[in-house]
Amino acid sequence: MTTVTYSVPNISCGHCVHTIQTEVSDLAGIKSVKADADTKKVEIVFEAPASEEKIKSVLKEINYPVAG
Ligand SMILES: [Cu+2]
Repeated sequence: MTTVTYSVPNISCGHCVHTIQTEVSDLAGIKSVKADADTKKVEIVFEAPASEEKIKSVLKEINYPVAG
């Protein structure tokens, strides 16, 4: 399993947190998703078939692109 933490500047409230957690959790292989509106970070634990590329692409699709 892999843990990644992404900076996601568009997170502004609890609704954003909920959307991100719901949408990213839909990917196969996602173990946990913790988004935080104060730090604007998302911590994700995953294993195959999920990948950083797939996670980032979902975040971009739902308008919460990863910074940098
Ligand atoms: Cu929001």
